[in-house]
Amino acid sequence: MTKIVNSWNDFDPLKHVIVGRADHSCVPPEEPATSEKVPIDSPMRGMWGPRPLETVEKANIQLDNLAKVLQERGIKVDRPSPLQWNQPVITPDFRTGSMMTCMPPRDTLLTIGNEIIEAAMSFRCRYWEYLAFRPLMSQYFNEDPEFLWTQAPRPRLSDKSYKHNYYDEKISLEDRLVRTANKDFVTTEEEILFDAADVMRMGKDLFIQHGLTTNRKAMEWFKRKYPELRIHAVNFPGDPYPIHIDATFVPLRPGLIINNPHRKLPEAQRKIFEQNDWQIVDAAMPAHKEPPPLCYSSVWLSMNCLVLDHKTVIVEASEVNQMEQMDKLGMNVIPMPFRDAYAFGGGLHCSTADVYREGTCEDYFPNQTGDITRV
Ligand code: ABU
Repeated sequence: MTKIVNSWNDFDPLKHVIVGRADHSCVPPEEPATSEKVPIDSPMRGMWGPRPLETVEKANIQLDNLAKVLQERGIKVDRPSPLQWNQPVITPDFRTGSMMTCMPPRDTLLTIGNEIIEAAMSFRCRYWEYLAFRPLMSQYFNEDPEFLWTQAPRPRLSDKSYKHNYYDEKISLEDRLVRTANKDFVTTEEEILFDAADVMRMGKDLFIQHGLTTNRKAMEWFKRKYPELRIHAVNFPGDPYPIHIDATFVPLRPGLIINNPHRKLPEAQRKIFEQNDWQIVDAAMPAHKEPPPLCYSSVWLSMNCLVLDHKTVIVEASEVNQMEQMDKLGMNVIPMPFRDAYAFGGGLHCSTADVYREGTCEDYFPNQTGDITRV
């Protein structure tokens, strides 16, 4: 019997991982969910279609190199099967002009123990993205008798799933920050919606970011699905575009998290960490003032690292401040050139998805007294 799938957190020794691919990636057309994410002054506004081939090739060089370095360290690497993303998505409820990519498997696949869940994503352009991972899911299913292959309830993504006047170009950054601090997001509670990258896995506890891509109904789904786990809702005022927790709140090893200093976890939500002796440290400032061209993500991909074990982390090679901080925090840092891949869906954590990490379902937060984040 082969055990292939097992992962309970983002820091135990990594043994098997999926690394994304940039082939055929597109900039998707605007839609109710994505128009909110593309900043008003971004050159990506109003632009869509296949990404320039030379940028795809450069991204793939860095993705292939990441895969090679991981393999050289004895980590098994699998790769998805990209679709021809430049095709429309048409369902009974909506139509959109193209799909997007399979560069960031972290958004699509959520590994919890021996189970991988295909997420209920809110972007219409990402409706079929899980298909790129189906050959791998099928292989794991055939080879690992304990692997649980799950698809979260498929959202319909009809107009009822979005607030249609939410996006308004006249809204200032300050107003936008007030709105996200008040947990007012573009998605409604019509149906279960989540991106896997909004879920921070910590053994018996799942901390889920409430933001533009994940709603409260998803948290309720996780609570009912995993009665043996504890589900926590967290949010990070200060982020005008709160999408995915992994450039905001990043665990490095048991007891240590780096938190984006512009997106601090509110005081009341810190209690659960403090009373269980976790240290939350402000992450170092990014080395860059701007993300690369045609990139959806913020400069805070600086902290979107891939932890290989409790002492080893891969950090983007130009992020000198973040590397220095990791070193001071006692981590051995492996620098990895990766900025050419950023525009395709994120950093080193985004571009990977766990298949196997050593370790079991630990209780890192035995003291839950007075925790206000519990769903
Ligand atoms: N997928 C992580 C991106 C988060 C950010 O843009 O800061």
